[in-house]
Amino acid sequence: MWISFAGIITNYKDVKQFLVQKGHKFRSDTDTEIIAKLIKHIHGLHPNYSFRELVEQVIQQLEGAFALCFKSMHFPGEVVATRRGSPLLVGIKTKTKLATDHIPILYSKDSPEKVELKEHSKLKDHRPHGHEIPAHGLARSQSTSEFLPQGDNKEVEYFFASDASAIIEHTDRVIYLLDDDVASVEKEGVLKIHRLKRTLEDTHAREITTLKMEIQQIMKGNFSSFMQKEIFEQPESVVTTMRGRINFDSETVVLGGIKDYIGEIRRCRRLLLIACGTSYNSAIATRQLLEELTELPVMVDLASDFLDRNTPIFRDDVCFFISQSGETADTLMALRYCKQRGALIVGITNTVGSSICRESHCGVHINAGPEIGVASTKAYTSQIISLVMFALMVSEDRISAQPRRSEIIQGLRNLPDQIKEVLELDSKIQEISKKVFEKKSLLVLGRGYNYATCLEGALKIKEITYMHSEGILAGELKHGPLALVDKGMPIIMICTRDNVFVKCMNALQQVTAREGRPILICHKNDQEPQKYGSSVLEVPKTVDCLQGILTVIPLQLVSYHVAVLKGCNVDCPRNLAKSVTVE
Ligand code: G6Q
Repeated sequence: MWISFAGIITNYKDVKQFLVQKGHKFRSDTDTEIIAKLIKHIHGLHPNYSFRELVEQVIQQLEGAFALCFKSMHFPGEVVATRRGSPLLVGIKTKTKLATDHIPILYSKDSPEKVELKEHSKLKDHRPHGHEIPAHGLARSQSTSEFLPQGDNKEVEYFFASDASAIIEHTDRVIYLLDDDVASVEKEGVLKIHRLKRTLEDTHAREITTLKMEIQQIMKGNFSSFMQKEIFEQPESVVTTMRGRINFDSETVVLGGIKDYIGEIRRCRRLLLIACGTSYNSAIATRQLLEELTELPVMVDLASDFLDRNTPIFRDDVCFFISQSGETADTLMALRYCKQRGALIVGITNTVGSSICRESHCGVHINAGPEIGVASTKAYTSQIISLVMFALMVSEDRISAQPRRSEIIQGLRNLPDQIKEVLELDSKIQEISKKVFEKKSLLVLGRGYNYATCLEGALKIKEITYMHSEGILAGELKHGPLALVDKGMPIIMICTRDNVFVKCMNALQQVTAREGRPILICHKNDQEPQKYGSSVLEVPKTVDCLQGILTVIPLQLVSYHVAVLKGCNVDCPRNLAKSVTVE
């Protein structure tokens, strides 16, 4: 048995206990092994079951979030794949055109019920007797043969993956599977998709989607890692985020995915921005502007904490769920929680067809292109731009907001060139990184719009360099963190000319008075803060609400260079995954 497994099985101990009682021996303590042993056990009890039926039996016993792909020597030439809570797609490659752009769902005539594994229970025979009945009463032969390629060459290859970037070099045609879909490829090369139970919300077919991704988007090219490539892609990725949405001459912004909901959004009680990790930091980065331009109360929450609190949600709330992958379990659960309570759900994602995308009422695709490095970089800057565009769109009808809107739109226009300028600091940042890479800790200080940069910079540093790092609001210094400051403590401080500049200078002086010699990120040619820095990284000036995009890039580069100097795996940091599909 060959199993490819992503996710977590939460009841694996119970299943294991049951299987041990049945005489199965285990070589590991992993949840993956119980899946292999469980299918073996059911096959022993019911040798006449088809491969797909065996998998259907297995998943009824499993709890948790998973994407699974099975192959077996007992069923040569067959593959069965299924998902629940973790993403899974099927890529289809044929020499000739397919005769259809969708594949109908097949249901078992008798819906098998879930069996609880109890101490002395025996897995019951839940084989769906009788034949499969496709939705909409399609005959079985109709539903399957239609899917084969047209013409004489019926050759077809299938690819199973959790992300489209893994298969784009082979094919651009994919089917996104939904929870509890069971996809099977049988001997004749025909793909079928089954579901155990028919529910009211079921759509009756899975669409074959053509990906818009280019192969070069997922190749490293001359870069040493995907993260480095993605940092350097930002002058282009921010342009793709804005393309077709901002008209810089007429100073108008249209987000096609939410334009029909703008009236409802303007009338709402409050905006809630809910996300995890970097995506949460993008909400912190834009909260102030959203409050200013929408004149609505804006709540920002970490998805896990939001769920822990059973937060009250009302029908006239508008809830934004920000997620690069669109599959983060906590964010998705928070989305479902708010949807159940009648709020309007807006998805901000980078992954077309993702669960958050599908389950939102409306949304914005950030169009940053595939992000492969676990550490999010270009998605962060594109998330900020997407939320800024949203604020601009909502405030279009406010005459008093026009000068502010205009300065922001022109700021966005200049951003790609300014990002290029910041990226030119790369070799200087590499030198600075050599001075800090052996230290134990690195504090990142700032306030106002740059506070999100501190959080995001510190997150990047800890996640890929394994060094302790903390983003600290400069206004909080004297409430505790100042005790950490001495001449040995490495500090990066962001001090740009905005409405909190004077307060930042004050914090800077408090740090230097305790012999701290921070690395400074400040505006080009701004002499005043520079005299207090051990080294200075000068960034171009932009509008306050966009400045965080230019100040975060040096920190992305610091984390990258420190990780390389420490010999860490930049793209795949230990203990972390790109899509966190478990709680
Ligand atoms: C940061 C990570 C991580 C990520 C969260 C949320 O570098 O990529 O913090 O942002 O795990 O992921 P999604 O944005 O995919 O929901």
